[in-house]
Amino acid sequence: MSSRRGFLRNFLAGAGIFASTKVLSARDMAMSQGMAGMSMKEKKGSASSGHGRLATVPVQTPDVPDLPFRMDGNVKEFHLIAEPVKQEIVPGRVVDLWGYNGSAPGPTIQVTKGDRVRIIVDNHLPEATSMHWHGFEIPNDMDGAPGSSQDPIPPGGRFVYEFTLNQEGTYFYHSHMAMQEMMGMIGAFIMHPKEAHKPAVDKDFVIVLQEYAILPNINVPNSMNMEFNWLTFNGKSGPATTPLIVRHGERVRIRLINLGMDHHPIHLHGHQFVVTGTEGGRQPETTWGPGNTVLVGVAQARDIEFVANNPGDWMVHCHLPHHMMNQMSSNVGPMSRRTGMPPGEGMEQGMGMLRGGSATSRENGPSLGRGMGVGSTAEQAISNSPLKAGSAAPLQDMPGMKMSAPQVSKDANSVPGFPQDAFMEGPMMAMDEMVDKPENLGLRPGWSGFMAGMMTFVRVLPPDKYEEIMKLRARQQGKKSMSDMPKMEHHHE
Ligand SMILES: [Cu+2]
Repeated sequence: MSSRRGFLRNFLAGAGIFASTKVLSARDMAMSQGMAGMSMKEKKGSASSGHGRLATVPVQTPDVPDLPFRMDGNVKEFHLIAEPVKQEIVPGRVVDLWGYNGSAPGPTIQVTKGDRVRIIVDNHLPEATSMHWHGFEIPNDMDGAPGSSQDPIPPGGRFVYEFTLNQEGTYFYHSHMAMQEMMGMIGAFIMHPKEAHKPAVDKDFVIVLQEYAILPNINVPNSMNMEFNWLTFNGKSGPATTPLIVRHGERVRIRLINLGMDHHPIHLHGHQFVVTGTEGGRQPETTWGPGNTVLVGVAQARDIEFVANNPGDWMVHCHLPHHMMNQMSSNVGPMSRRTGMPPGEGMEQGMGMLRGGSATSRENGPSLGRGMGVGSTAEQAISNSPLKAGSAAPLQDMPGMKMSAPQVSKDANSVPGFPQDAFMEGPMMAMDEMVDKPENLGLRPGWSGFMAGMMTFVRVLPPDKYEEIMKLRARQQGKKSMSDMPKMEHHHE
């Protein structure tokens, strides 16, 4: 994320006010306010076993940084920059999004109920933007509704928001320009209660759900599209998402936030959970009923909580089948289903490349599955003759990928409907090495071939494995901060 580093350097160098002031991260905040910091909590084991006044734990937003703040008197001052972002959503797939401070979704803001907050918003986009505080009970002129509560922030412009927050729960900020929302412009805004809700959680995670329509060979999302081929948790698609690491027996909260065109039924394996909060804050315990799938509608947030009492690597994912895939497009599927070029067609057509017009044009849109309505209407050659990948042609390993042949029965080609997943997921797609990181340590070899789209793990680990990953992660983060990462850049723990 060199752009974020670049931003931070400019930020530090350019903004004199920050040079001499200690910039606090949410973690520092937690420490300074006597909240349960990690080290304390680690020793204690489970915060939920405590009694009396309970401290809250800071949230972790895997793959997304926290936004630091500085204190100006009794005001917590944050600085958000709306800007274009280059983001690698899976290895090798760098896309042009719009976000905040080098990240899409933007960095997570954490405050405590009762805080006076100032947020300086600079617009480094090539067009006007607005900044809306979703669900905040604040004065109307701070609401960020473009054209009604304020003028849009022009390119190069700045708007300073200031308000006191008397709410608690999972909130978010986003551009109120609809197309900009579909470019990535949202971030989590967590309002902690002064005292932890009971039962208190040991781990508190945030996952922001987003979706993009980005055709092959294009890096810019089509914000007008109604169908999406890249589905992300915190700006990453599986297997690049970072698993949530918890210790066996801990109580866990996951805060899910959705801003896109689709609703996402998020499913957790191996556990039942209760929904303890919505975008309206904490829900009364009388509403809590067990489930394992929660529908997170557009513009909604859902907090789920469970005790991680079942050891193992458990998938957590959107259950819409098309949201468990990467790079979906109707020109990839047909390629794997054909023996060769259909007679009379050239290379380009056979590969589904564009020869004229845009991806959504009348000729191209339907055959690419990118029409505004019914999707693919053009005829496609579906072959029942021997398939390339099933034949003797050896698969070539790509760097970091261990590609092995898909498992296909001898009579596969005589079965109507074949192939479905044989060439979309599985051994052919395994890239464990390319997504190697401490949080993935010890996962079953080849796991990455089956992770795509809105998908990650909750890893419920025994103490020794948990500690090993924490140590590795601390070492890696130590290395990062020793190099050119400014201290103020606060990643999730
Ligand atoms: Cu979904």
